[in-house]
Amino acid sequence: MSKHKFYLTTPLYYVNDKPHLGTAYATINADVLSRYHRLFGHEVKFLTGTDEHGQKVQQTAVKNGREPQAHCDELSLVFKNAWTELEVQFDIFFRTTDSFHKKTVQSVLQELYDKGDIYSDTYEGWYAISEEIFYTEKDLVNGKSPNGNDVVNIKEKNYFFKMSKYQKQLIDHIEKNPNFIQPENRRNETLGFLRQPLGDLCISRPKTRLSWGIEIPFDHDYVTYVWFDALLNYAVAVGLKQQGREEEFKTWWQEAGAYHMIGKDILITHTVYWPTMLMAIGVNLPKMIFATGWLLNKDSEKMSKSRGSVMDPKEMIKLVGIEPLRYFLVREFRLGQDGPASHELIINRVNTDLANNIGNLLSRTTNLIDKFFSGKAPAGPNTKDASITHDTSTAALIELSTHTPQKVYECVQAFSLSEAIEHVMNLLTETNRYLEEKAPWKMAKTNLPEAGSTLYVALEVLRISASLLLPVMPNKMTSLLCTIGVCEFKAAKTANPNWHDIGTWGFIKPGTPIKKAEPLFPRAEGTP
Ligand code: ME8
Repeated sequence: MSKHKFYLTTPLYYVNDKPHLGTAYATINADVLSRYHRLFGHEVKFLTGTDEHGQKVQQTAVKNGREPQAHCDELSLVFKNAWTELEVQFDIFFRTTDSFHKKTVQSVLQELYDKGDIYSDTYEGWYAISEEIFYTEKDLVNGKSPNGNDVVNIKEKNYFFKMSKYQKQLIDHIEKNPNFIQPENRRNETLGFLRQPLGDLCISRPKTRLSWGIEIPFDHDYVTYVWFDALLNYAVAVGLKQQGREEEFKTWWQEAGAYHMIGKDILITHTVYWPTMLMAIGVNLPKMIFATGWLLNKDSEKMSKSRGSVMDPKEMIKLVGIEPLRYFLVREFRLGQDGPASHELIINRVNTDLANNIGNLLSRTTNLIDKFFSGKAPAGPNTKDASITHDTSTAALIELSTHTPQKVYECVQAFSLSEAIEHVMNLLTETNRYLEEKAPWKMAKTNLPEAGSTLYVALEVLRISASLLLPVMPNKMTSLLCTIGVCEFKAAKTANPNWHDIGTWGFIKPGTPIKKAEPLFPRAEGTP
């Protein structure tokens, strides 16, 4: 049987600025989601990349005295390196200035023009450069865009995509597919937007005003609107309209279907522009568009360079390290909601969950095994062991441990990553409590097998928990697993243990060498 396929995308980031903690938040959450699917044994394609055309990027290049392409090459690499440093395991790093993308965008434009879905007309309206979005007079709020950004007046001939033609079909699709747009409030927001008559989409810019874009094949005086170009990347990346890639396109786009993780700021472009474009081309719509909330700065505003006060991921790495930062960004926030980030929150989270909870359990357990069992896993209870039915706290903990993988699986299916991790943390907290209650350090002096049995339970919990946290902290959890003798998957050069084995109680064989753990998560202190 072929493996289940999962195709996940992040937005393509504008190269007008380097990555900040907000874009790192979006990318790391998507990375963790895709790593969970790999852990489940699925075949994954994970795409991220850079959006390199448009006015915003052109202006930044001019301001820096650079040719746009040279500017894009440099910034795109900055993004790629930043994600690599943050252990983002992308399969595709997409750049909209790649020539195969430009060629495909042009062939889509030509096809829609030939079909009559693109026409020319005079455009008059207001343009917000920072958003690369057109607004009508009635959209403006106090002379600014609805998001509070500056707008400029524009009147010129342009090309339009007949988006209005697909309005009804789109509403039907959203109504028939409750999971198409998530979370629910974003689905309602889109349906609310679609209650008004949908206009057509201006998809060109005269070269006199903007030269940095993909030339329109049927009018060389124009380039394509940046969103038309950028949105297509998701399908172009897996073979849309490219000779020799038909099978790949069928497998990944038409059958598996894409999951787009985006920020709520780019909801309508993804839930209205993009699906209508796909309808016009005659291919399937994505499976799901999931809009995340924003990481807020200390003034409770969206963290974004244009608004000032962004946090730099590099500084945060200095403060707590790469994998604890990943942990914070996934654990601290509910994915669909906004939330504030600060040094204090990062330090507290890392100390409470990593140093005090998992770190503490690991060092206590391995130290005691070293001291009383010469560094070998003691024998422990198994699920069928009748005696454990008399020991309710052990039975309850085994039950909780073996059910946690399924809980994590269900949360990940719902994009509830923070809740998934919460289940693991809860298991670890319960186990630290269990050790307090059983006090194996005392018991070892009177009943060594009983103390061993307690420590074996802690070992198995550590194995299950570390396996379930691999997508968040791949290196630290791999080294934790090796410390407790679970190294086969690493030796076999696979990133993950077998999913089925994780929830199978009794995986660690008594006698397995257990190392005395080095502190995995030193306490974080102070400010950078
Ligand atoms: O919009 N909190 O690119 P962009 C959470 N190029 N997420 C944040 C964030 C924050 N404070 N700041 C940014 C564009 N993001 C287009 C997209 S897609 C074909 C084209 C994340 O560089 C969030 O996911 O402005 C948001 O949607 C994305 O960065 C926008 O990045």
